[in-house]
Amino acid sequence: MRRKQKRLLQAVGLALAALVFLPNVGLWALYRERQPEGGPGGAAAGGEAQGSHVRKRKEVYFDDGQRKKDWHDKEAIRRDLECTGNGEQGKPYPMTDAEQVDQAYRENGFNIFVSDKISLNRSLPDIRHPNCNNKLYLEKLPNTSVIIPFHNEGWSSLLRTVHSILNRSPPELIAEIVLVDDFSDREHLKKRLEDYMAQFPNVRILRTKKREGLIRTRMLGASVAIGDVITFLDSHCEANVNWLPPLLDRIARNRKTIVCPMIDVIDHDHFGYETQAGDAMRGAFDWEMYYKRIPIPPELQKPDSSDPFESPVMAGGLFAVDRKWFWELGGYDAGLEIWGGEQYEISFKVWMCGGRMEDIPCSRVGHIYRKYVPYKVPTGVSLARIRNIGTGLCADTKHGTLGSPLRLETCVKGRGEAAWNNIQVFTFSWREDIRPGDPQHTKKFCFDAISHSSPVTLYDCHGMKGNQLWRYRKDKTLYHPVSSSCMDCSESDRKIFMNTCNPSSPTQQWIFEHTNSTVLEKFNRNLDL
Ligand code: UD2
Ligand code: MN
Repeated sequence: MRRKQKRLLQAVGLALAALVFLPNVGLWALYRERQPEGGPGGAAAGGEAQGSHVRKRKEVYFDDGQRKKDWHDKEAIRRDLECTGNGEQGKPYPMTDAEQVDQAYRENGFNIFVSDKISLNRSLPDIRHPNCNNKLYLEKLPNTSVIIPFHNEGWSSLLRTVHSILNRSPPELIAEIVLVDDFSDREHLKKRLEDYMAQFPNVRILRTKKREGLIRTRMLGASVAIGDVITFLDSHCEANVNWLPPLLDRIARNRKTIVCPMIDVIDHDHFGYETQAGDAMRGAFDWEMYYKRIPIPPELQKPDSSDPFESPVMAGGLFAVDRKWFWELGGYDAGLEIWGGEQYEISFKVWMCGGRMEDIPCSRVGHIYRKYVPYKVPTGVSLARIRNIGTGLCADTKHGTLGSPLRLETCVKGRGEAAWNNIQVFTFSWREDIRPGDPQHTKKFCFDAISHSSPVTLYDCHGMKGNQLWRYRKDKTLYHPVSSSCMDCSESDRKIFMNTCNPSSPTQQWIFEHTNSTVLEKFNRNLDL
């Protein structure tokens, strides 16, 4: 009896071993079936699977039983490849001299004449990592509301954003596109836009009742969104091949993940499409809270550089987030005005509240980086020219090198390209210093004086007040508290220097043009006059 039992047990054991280990019959075969080739930890590492070696099957099974598929729209990709014409394949548009005039840039800070010459459905080069072609994503993905805030956006740049989304996204993943108008006053953005968008049933237009700035405008869009996910884009973007599934896939796997596409550059002159310098980099910021991109340290680089990687802070404009998670995070701080800083708020919150943030190399979206800020910033930081009453000339930093005395030049008109090229536009920052350029692109050089008789020079901004702290007084003098002296100038050599204050001297009187009193009041909030 005992021996018989033993034999029986041996036989059962052998049969079980065969079932488990024999190729093509046993559990092992079943297991292999469910694993994309490359084995466990290979393709599945990082949560992404590669479809390249998957024995010619359209779908494979992920080890947790979820179905995946190839989301590429092969037909659309083939059609795009055949397109020829202005700007097609993301090629630079050959500009004529007449197309490079100031006027072309004034309204948008990029060349709208060129934009108007390029098809709204233009093709883009597929500059993704080659591995992206083989990636499979979950067959069941959440859908998304795409939210696009805009303030006085150009017609063709706005429409191309919408067309590129509709052309390059699986329709079932787009719950809606919500265009949120932040109190624009351009005619083409009113009835004409509504009539145009009426052809797309899932495009909605919302409008703010007063100028809110991009943060509250995005929040208005998010508050009406119906999609599972919300995807924010700027109003001058172009979505590239298969941009959406790689984003949604990461959120489907972990709803607390915020994902950002790689942001490519659409040139503000000729509209050529290319990667940013260095392509995949990490988001960061400097001591002045200016956004920076820095290389990914080697120890954090992924073996497959097309895999998602963690991002400390986002650039700001382009990202997707689970709708409910966005509100669980508290959305944005509704007190943020007009532009900037919101990317830090949302980035810090997601990391501190148990979520994560990733950049997704297989998702690429182009963005037009402006040459200068075209719109008015009604409150907050201010932009202005600084004109001297005595000489009628303006502070000008065109010829100013770091350390050399600041000079006066003939004032250029307006805040368009000419003023920009001469850098006669200055920002009065919350650090109470004065710096050339607009708040987004400021040169980070500040007005600096070392004594009551020294020249005023441009010096690296340190944000520590001291020699870079200025006050604008009611008598129109620019007072330098550290040296208890005032900014003065001479018409003969056009230099700007410090001098003993003499408020009745017209060369010590300065006018801030194109600014408003609220801003100066803020700038002077601690001033004891
Ligand atoms: C970057 C971001 C931008 C935003 C900004 C502030 C990218 C590519 N862009 O600057 O999305 O995060 O930093 O931190 O990451 N707009 C309004 N109302 C306004 C001003 C702007 O609705 O009062 C819209 C505008 O039409 C655009 C978006 O907000 O769609 C962003 O403005 P931008 O394009 O001037 O900012 P950008 O790209 O220089
Ligand atoms: Mn933008």
